[in-house]
Amino acid sequence: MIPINRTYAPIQAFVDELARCGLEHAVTSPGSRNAPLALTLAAEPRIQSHSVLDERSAGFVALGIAKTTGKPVTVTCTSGTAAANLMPAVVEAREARVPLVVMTADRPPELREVGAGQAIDQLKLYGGFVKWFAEVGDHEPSRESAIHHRALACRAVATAVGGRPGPVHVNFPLREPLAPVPEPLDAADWEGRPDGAPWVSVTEAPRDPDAIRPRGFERTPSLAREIGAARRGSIVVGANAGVTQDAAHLAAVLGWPILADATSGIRCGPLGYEQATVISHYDVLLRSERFADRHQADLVIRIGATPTSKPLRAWLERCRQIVVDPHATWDDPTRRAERIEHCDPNLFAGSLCAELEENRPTPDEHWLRTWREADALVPEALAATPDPFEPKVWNAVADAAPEDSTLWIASSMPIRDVEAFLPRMEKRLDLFANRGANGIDGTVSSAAGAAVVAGERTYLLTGDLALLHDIGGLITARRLGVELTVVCANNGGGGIFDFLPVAEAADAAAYEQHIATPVDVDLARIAELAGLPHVLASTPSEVQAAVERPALVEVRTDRAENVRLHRALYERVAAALG
Ligand SMILES: Cc1ncc(C[n+]2csc(CCOP(=O)(O)OP(=O)(O)O)c2C)c(N)n1
Ligand SMILES: [Mg+2]
Repeated sequence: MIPINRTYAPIQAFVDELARCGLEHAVTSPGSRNAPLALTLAAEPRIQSHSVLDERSAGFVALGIAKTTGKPVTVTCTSGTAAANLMPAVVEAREARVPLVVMTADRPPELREVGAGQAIDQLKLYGGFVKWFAEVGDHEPSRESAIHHRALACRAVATAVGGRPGPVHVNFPLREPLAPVPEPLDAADWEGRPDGAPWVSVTEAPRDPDAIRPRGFERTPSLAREIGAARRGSIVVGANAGVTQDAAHLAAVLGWPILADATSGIRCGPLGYEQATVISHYDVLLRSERFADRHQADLVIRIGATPTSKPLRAWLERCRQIVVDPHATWDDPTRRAERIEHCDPNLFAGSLCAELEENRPTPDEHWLRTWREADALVPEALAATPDPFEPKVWNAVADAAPEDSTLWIASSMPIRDVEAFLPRMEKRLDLFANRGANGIDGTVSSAAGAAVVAGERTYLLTGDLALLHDIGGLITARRLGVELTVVCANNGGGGIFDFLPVAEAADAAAYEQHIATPVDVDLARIAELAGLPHVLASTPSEVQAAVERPALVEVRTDRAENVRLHRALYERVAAALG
């Protein structure tokens, strides 16, 4: 490392450690105070730096990269409101357990609270949403300063990725020289450990369900007996579960259905166990009270975040639940969990399988068959629904997307429709959504972040308001030069609200103006802004043809008709269920 000057050298040491800790992506935003941070990141060959003008967008780009890679990403910005603009992404990162290292530039102590320009109180700016806040300090250039910055970087990364992953905030008070003007400094003072090792290597042992008990007192055998005794059970898998095929193996051994959220990683891709049954359309099935009553489970093993579906949540409230969570969190909105197992879900499934294989439970064939038969009714009902129908639009994109594509799904109806209607498929697709805090903000930017790393084509499935909310994200995507295909169901406002009692109860004009909030913008002009061709589509085959190349594909739908079509479909399925 060749230290540039007294401002840059500590940051060079910090960034060198980020790279040594395996951090691969940084997102920068412009400014003078943070030039040392942005320029040092940009100069680091082991880190890919992506420049984003708007900090709110930058935060979500970083989030999108970190979510898709599962690795920590750093995002840096200048002082003042710039730093405040990272808040929504920090909140989503905290709720969705995404490792982010936020590096903000700040004024040095003598320029705080004295009316200096662009100076706000940045200490603990993100409050309880970050796992750790560090005020870096202002040190004289020395070996001690180098060691401090190196250790700090290691701690920032380890804290972001360790335990329950999440964001950390490192605040850098920076003085002149803010420009990279060379000063004579002793290079030996600034070196890291030999052979590129991090200053501090941090390891975390996998959370083994039996590791905390002494030999002979393992917990798995008794748990296996209890689970094996429940013949009408089910495994519910949500986002953040990190489950692999082990969950499918467990389901196959138990003869239980897996109710798999679209973002669980189990809906799209090979399962490895043919006998495993994945139920995709639980949201539609459990809307039938009769079906829900008759299909009450004796026991549910719930892995990862609770899926969005309201009927599923209502059904879960009546079930005995064992929650398996790898990140030692308390994910139990139903407050009905009997046990929370803080362990690796794959080790959990693996050790249960090993135990159960010796004493295989006899599955209740009827239980599994009725779930499977019911699940098969939904695609039929969907196909029989006239176009344009929003769930058919999203399924058409998934059908058209080549293997290993990435689909980013906006909050509001798109994620609900995908959860309810996307069928289980062998094709491997990566599905992501910002469901930590369920915001409609930052959607385009998050997808742009995903597109930075996906390599393959990335598709954004969005409503009109989520698209317009993050219109700056289209500029971000354009500047990043990513291949993004945006598919927008333009139903003239927040279609989700038409499903809710407020649509009927509120004054019609006030409802339109203040709740549904239609925005009269021609999406063809938005496409032009984004540098994308604008294509109108209506049927699934038109959508499939339209998404063959990057474009803004608009499907015009009607909010009231959308509600009618959904309800008619639910009734048809309920009638078919008997
Ligand atoms: C940042 C943020 N602001 C407001 C909301 C409340 N909200 C939830 S859904 C929604 C409407 C979304 O409309 P659109 O993207 O067109 O999807 P649609 O409901 O039509 O499917 C709004 C405003 C939110 N979730 N996040
Ligand atoms: Mg809409």
